[in-house]
Amino acid sequence: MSEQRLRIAIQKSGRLSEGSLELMKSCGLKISRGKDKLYGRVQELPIDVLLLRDDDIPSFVADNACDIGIVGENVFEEDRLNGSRENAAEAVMPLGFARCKLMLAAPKEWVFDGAEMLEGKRIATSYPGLTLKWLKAQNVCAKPVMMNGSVEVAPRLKIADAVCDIVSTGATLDANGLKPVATVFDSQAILIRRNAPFSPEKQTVFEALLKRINGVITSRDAKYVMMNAPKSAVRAITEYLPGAEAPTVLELAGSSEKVAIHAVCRESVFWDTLEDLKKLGASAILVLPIEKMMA
Ligand code: PRT
Ligand code: ZN
Repeated sequence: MSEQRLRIAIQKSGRLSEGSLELMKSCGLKISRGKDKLYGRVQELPIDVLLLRDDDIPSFVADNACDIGIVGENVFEEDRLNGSRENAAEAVMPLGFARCKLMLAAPKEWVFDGAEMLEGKRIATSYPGLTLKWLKAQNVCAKPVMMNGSVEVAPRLKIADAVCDIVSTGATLDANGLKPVATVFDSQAILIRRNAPFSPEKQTVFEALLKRINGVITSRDAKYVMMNAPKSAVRAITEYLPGAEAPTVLELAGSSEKVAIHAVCRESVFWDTLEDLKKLGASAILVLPIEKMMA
């Protein structure tokens, strides 16, 4: 691997892989993978890709084996709390996918009336650092029981009284007779970088990549909305449109009362939004996806 090329670590296979690859693709980067599938090379920019287990990503970035990485904020923060390399890597930006929560969950029969209930209890978790930090903030003394997987079975096996685990839909907790009782940490995929200056060549590539990522993220929910409306309704419609900047108002051929309104809406446009626009006098409403955006 060349010293001049920016090295990015992403998860090889798991819940972050698809989102990470999709983000790279949306940034116009195609990865050609090597035979061993652990290493990929981007053609369009001088970027090399390392495909790793998610748990290894923070240390690879901190230890200079990679320059940047995509990892769950939960894994990054846990590594920071446990690691000896404090602040060797830093979070750059949230990426808006792989959203989940680290939650305390207890057997369904518990009547949970506050964190004090956890005093002296054993809590099974893969995230002892984040769990202890939360317990401390609640002034509660409990004992994390470290488990690397299948945390949700611990109460049934009497290894622990409660659990602190990642929850997305809640189905796993439910299937194991547990219920979520408190949120310990809100997480999503984040971009991280080594907390030391890059070489000028790498810095240039990093900035170019950041610009593209920002463009992808801002255009993700954005829509281009077009409609016709009576001139008298332009103001009400403009004020209503979600997250729109000043819209373009155009003459309509052969009509002196109606105009066309075009706007970029930065927030989601739902069916309800269209129905409300109709009530305000809009007709022939079109909503188009936006592929790319750069300020
Ligand atoms: O092999 P490798 O070590 O790379 O992957 P991994 O198995 O350790 O991690 P992986 O791929 O499962 O998760 C990677 C990251 O995805 C996590 O660190 C989180 O940031 C994020 N993420 C998002 C999740 C979930 N959603 C999720 N639902 N991580 C784990 N889960 C698990 C959870 O542990 C539990 O077992 O899914 C189950 C709960 O799901 P629900 O939908 O039933 O609530
Ligand atoms: Zn892992």
